[in-house]
This record gives sequence, C-alpha cells and structure tokens, in this order.
Amino acid sequence: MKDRVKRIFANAKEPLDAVVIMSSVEPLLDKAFFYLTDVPSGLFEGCIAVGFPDGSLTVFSSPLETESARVAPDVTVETFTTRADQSEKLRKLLPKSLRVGLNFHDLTHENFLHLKKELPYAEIYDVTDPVRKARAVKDANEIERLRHAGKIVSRAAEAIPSLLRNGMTELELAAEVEAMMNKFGAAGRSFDTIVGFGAHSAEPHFAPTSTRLEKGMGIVCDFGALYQRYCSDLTRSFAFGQPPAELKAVHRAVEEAQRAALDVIKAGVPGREPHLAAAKLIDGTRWKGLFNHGLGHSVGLAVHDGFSMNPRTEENLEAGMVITVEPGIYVNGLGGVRIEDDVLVTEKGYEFLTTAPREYFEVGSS
Ligand SMILES: [Mn+2]
Repeated sequence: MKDRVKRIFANAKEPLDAVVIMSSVEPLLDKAFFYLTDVPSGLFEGCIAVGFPDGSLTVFSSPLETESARVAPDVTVETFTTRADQSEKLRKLLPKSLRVGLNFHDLTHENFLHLKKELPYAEIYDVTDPVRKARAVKDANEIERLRHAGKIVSRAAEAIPSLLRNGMTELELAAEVEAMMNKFGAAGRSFDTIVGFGAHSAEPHFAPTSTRLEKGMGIVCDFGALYQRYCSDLTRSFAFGQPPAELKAVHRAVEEAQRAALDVIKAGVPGREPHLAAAKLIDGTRWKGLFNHGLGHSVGLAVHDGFSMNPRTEENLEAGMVITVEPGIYVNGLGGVRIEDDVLVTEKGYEFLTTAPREYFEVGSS
C-alpha cells in the first residue's frame, strides 16, 4: 500500500527517514499496521512495520504469521525467530542517526522504551497526527469495504422488528442482532453491542442486562459489523407496542436533528457545523441540553477512527471521510432515542452507507 505509506510522510511536519509501527498483544494492536500492510488475515502481535518515504514497507513478522504477511501487496517480509533477532534485523534496516516517526497513540509504553533502546541513535518523532489524518480520508478500497460493512449492519437493523418478543432480555436481543450480522457476512462485531430497554435507553453506552422487554418500553440498539477489518456503526430506536407520548415526540425531534445535521454535510464544511445544526434543533425543543455527546465520529479500521464532530472540532470535512451522524435525546427515567447512520462525505454532500428505515418506530405488541 505504497500510497498509504507516502501519505503519512506527506502529512508529517518534519522530513522523516522512516515510520515504525509496532503492535503489542491483542487488544493492543496498532490498526495502522493493517492500514499500511492491508493483510487480510492475522493478528501480528509484537510485529513491526517500517515504512520509507518512497512508499516501500518492510514487515518483521513472527513465523506464525509469515504466510499471512506474504499476501500483502508491495511488502518485504522478514521473519524473525526471537525478539533479539527482530531487534537485530531492525537495527540493520535503520542504522544510526535517522529521523524515525512512531505512532505514539497506539504504541504501548513498554514497546516505546524497547524501540528507544534498540534504536539509540534515532531521533524520535510522534506521527500520531499524520497517521490519523491519512486514515481519516478513505481510498477506494477502504470505501468499498465500509460500504459492505454498512450493508451488513443495515440488513441486521431491518430484521430487528421481527426479533422483538415480549419478555426477551436485552442480552438476548444483543446476541440475536449479532447473529444476524454474522449471517449476513460480518466477521464479527465492531464494538460491544448496546441494547437498552425502557429507562436504560437513556444511557447512551448502556451494556445489556437480563432486563426483560415489556409493552410500552422504548428500545435503543447500537451495533456494528466488521467486514475485512472495517467497521460499521448504526443505531436505531424502537418502541415495543404503544410508547409514552413523550417518547414518540422525542423520536420525531431526533429524526429532525439528524436531517438538519445531514443537510450541512459536505466537503469543506467545518466539522463542528453539523453538530451545531443538530444541537440547535434539539435545544429549540423542551429537551434542551439533553443531546449530551458529539454528533459523530470517523469510522474505518477502528470504530472511532480519529476524527470527531463536536462543538470544538476545528478540522473541516473532506471528501472521502466516512463519519457517523448520531444525534440523540436522553430523558432520565423515561428513555432515550438515538438515530445513527454512516455517511461518506462527498464534494457535493454525502452518501448514506447505512440504509435501514429511520422513521420506523412502534413495532410488534405481542
Ligand atoms: Mn457511533
């Protein structure tokens, strides 16, 4: 993935000689390793990728994953046997007094100290921001996978009304939604599924429990599919049977807030503007102040992929970004509503990557 390697160097403020990406053990893997190598399979725990300004990339792989690494396009693979062997090969590749960029954001402190020791003459620079910026704007290959991850999660969302049963638990619904995603082609979930019934739905990141579904409860389901390492992230809100009148009105307000945010999304717009549009709409209702999180975030190899939209966002939207748009209103004791979709930012506006009906609210009452 020569272009991806080059983009990191182009984004760096200082001229660098090499960028070193090193993963620890699951879950402390650096997703930048997969961004640069595009290896379809493998964890690559403790492995290292070294990129150079001409776009070339060397991977130090354990024997365990060498075959997976060989599939990667444009990568030189060197297999190491022990950590000492890996260090020796690294020192040979990066002789003294080079300017070396490290991705501080995803490098464990232990590995940082290790690399400093193994490369004592190197000048170390933090490339967190150049890596983040490169990953924020997706290339065609990434967009294709994100589109597919969006399709899978949308199909699962469409199935939810048929899954709802009187007396089922939040944990059961979460498991069934995940099973749907797997059935439709997901390699797994992109984060722990959120299912909240009734008052639980007012907690944006609620972890499902054995609470049972009863008539008149609101439901929030927030979940995502992994497809070829790429994430989707979708939220739909339902009511089981006839919900309290206030919850219905909340749902309408959230739909309108999402519409207002989407209407301002296009390349060149400051990233805070869509957030402010949704917040303005919600703050003009009786639920003022109850939209208590940012409007959305970038999705990619990570479900929170480095860019986010909130009142403090300084960066502009760029064509090729894939972001969530997820306003919500949370009323303590009553319940909450959130509607979340993934969109691709374009020059003229945006394109939905998730498609399940948004307006659908009251479902099955028995
Ligand atoms: Mn999200």
